[in-house]
Amino acid sequence: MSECTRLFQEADLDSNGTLDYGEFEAWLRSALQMNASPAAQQRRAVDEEAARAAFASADRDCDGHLTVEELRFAYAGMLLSAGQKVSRKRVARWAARSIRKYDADNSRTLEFEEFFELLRKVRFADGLQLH
Ligand SMILES: [Ca+2]
Ligand SMILES: [Ca+2]
Repeated sequence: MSECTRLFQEADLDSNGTLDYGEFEAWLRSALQMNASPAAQQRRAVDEEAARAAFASADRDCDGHLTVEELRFAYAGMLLSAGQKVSRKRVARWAARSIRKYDADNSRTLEFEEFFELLRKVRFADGLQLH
């Protein structure tokens, strides 16, 4: 069976051998939803929640900004919980680089949105898990 035939059969809801636009649209919508959710949406929600928790624990003076020092502590904590070795040099370099890279508004600190962006990159780039 060709891919095209298979898609057609899946989409032909009333099995009359024809695919009208309404059926196709309904099928397309459910296919798209299947891809976008609920797993993906749930993951994003969980991620954001985890990121907020990480941000709150990293923001030691609770002023809503992460300084390079706060980032160092945060990163050291992440490495520890990931069971990786903590090197002071590596931590300092990472913190400085993170501020340079993700400080979109040049405040020299990371606000939540900037930090969230960083976390998303970190998870995929370095395989660092925050859980
Ligand atoms: Ca702070
Ligand atoms: Ca900033």
